[in-house]
Amino acid sequence: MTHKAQTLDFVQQRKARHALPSELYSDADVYRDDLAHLWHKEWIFAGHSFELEKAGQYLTLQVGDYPIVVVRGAGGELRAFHNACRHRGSKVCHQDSGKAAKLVCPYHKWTFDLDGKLLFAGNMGPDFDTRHHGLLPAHCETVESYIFVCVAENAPDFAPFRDAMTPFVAPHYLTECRVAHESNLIEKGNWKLVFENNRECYHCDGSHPELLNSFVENLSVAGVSGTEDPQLEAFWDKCESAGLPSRMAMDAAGQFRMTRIPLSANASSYTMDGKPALSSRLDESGVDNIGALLYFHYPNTWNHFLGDHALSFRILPLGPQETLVTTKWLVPKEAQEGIDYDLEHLTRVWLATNDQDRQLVEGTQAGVSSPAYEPGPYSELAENGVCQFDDWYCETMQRRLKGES
Ligand code: 3BY
Ligand code: FES
Ligand code: FE
Repeated sequence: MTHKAQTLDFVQQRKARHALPSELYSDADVYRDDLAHLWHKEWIFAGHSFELEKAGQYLTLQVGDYPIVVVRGAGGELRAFHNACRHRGSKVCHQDSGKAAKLVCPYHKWTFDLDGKLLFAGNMGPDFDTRHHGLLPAHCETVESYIFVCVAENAPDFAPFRDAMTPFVAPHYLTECRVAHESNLIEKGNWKLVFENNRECYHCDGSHPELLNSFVENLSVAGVSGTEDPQLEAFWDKCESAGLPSRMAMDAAGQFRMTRIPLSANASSYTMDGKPALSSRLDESGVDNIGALLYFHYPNTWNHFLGDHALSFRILPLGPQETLVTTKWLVPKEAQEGIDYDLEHLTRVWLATNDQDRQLVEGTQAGVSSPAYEPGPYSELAENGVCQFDDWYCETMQRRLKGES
């Protein structure tokens, strides 16, 4: 059996409303197929446009097999390139982020303009044509400060996501933010375990004392069952009449979802005391407690937008059992640390929560890798989100492995 046929077999072995078969979390060939059919095909969240404010500012990331650089051009455009020199392939930009007038390959100093054009290559002789050796472009789209890249030859249509996401996020003025803090965690677990863990709060009670100061599990988070919760309806009505779209919007294919949730009584931010970490506001709704707007986009980002700050999360697979989780705390540009906010107050809850989630993911990886593991059933009440993620993964993989789309 080819590994493609084998992966398809594992996907088809999945029992409805059960965790995935072991191989889908552990196997190296399945990981290759995840890269080939998802990570190398989908739009992947890279970073925020405000991190690349000036011409020449760049950030790099690894999308499966592809090193990518996103750079702000001289005319202000954001572009993504394959971060591989057209000479002998060296990575051109080695840092996670930086600023450069030109992109110079460190190996033999081939020099590329910010639009990817090869400007200079020493000792290549009179017949060498620089025009054929520019950096190769990758697809790049930006919506409400979120830069997405796609390494596929033909990228999926970005418009449906852009259209659905914009009205939810625009009122939070993310474009006026900056990164107050960034954390990078390497979790020894398959990327699907990382996302599954994010899609439920069944585990929160025992694991997240800090988060539970403000977060209450809400079934609308799952984005599966329709809710008839009058309190939630009232909260949505209040926010929507103040100009903040809030009712859950779920992509027909299940790849992305937006919804606003109330936080627990007396809490309006993810802090130890539940109080805002900043006195300024991102939104202009005038509603004093807008809870948290949540949005995810599979396979690699989930996000929380609060009244006073916002959090973005990006995951990138590093191997079959290893995932990089990058978290950014976003605050208004003009907010100054030590004056407008205390960094500890701002970051404590999610630094703790991320580390707790890392332990849960790593523990799960160890268990699902055991020959004795058998996929267990999902809770009808508390794990619809996880199930929704698995459904999206299995349906998408099944289609692609069968060559249907
Ligand atoms: O990000 C979410 O969707 C939330 C936060 C904690 C657990 N999860 C359901
Ligand atoms: Fe980049 Fe030689 S590999 S200049
Ligand atoms: Fe968690």
